[in-house]
Amino acid sequence: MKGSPHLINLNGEASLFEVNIRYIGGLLAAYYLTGEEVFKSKALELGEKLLPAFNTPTGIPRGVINLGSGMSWSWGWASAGSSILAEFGTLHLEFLHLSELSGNPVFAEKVMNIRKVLNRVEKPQGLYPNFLSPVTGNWVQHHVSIGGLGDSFYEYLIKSWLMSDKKDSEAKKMYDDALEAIEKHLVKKSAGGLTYIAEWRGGILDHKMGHLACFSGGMIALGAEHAREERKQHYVDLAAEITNTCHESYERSDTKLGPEAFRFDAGTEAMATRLSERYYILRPEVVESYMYMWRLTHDPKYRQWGWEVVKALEKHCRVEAGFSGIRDVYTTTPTHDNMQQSFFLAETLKYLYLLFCEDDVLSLDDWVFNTEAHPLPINHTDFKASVQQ
Ligand code: DMJ
Repeated sequence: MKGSPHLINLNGEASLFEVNIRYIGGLLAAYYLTGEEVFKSKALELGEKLLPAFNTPTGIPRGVINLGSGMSWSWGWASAGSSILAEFGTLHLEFLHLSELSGNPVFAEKVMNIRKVLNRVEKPQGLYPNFLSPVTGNWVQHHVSIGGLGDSFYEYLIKSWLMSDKKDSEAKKMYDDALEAIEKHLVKKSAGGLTYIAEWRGGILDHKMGHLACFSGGMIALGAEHAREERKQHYVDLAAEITNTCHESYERSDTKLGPEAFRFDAGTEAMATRLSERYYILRPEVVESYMYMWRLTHDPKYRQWGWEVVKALEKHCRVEAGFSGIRDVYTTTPTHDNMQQSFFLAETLKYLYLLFCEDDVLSLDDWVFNTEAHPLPINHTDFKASVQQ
């Protein structure tokens, strides 16, 4: 919050999703880790400011909100005034904590209603498209992706179940069903034997994986332990294969950092084919999956792969004042984009740190990471009691 002390009084536009995952998630984690009341009260204050975005005919929130006036609207680029799956589907963890900490059920009610709308709407082949109308509650476009626009919706299903101490069976069922549909329709193997998750446009596959989609190795690893006995090993293998493919996207570049998107077509495997997809903006998803795979398997290759990333970041991204994204991963002399995204500290470096420390540091038995890697406690009854003392 340093540098923007008046954030909630600003009259500008704010992304509901980003305010939630970066600020509310960060404040909640700071509260749980320190016990300092100020973090709790600021998280709640900010949460209240987001509530007007839910005043739509369906209760599906709009993506952009003016924190001063409470007016909200949809992103100009989102088709036909729609809301984005990865945005309205990535509020659950934080909002449940807001209700628990405040004793005010309104936050939990908002996200439970989102789930109700999603359960009601018909899903093509069991898949969740990325664009939903907040007015009608119907899909606006049939684009499905486990990368950008869809990604953290799936992540929050399995994490909601884990955070509830495995009581929220509805979330687990939604996760299991969604993953089954994804596997059936989107998971493919390249000629060279690399497993990847394609995108789906009204039934037509786009054989492309975004860097963002690389979080899915970690997510599937996290869920694997809790899958039906006969499916466990299958999901461990799937998670390992996807993580390996994402590693290949790093390995096949000159910088040993991965591109924004890579493709599997016309003889290309795990490499960007378009100039506009060759950049790396310090994103965390690949090291995030290394961290989960390490904790699941303790295979030393994940630490080796993580160390390769550390070296590449030092070599190509370190600048005088910090770290910068690069414009092209396929040159040994990349130019910098002069930007250190906040998720570099919140996620990329945190996941690298966790990859190299003991499993009991922020143990996955006690914490879930929100999608910006801010740790939130699992709702163990005894743990809750100790926090409240
Ligand atoms: C992060 O802000 C979050 O992880 C979000 O869910 C999508 N990815 C970015 C970083 O790449």
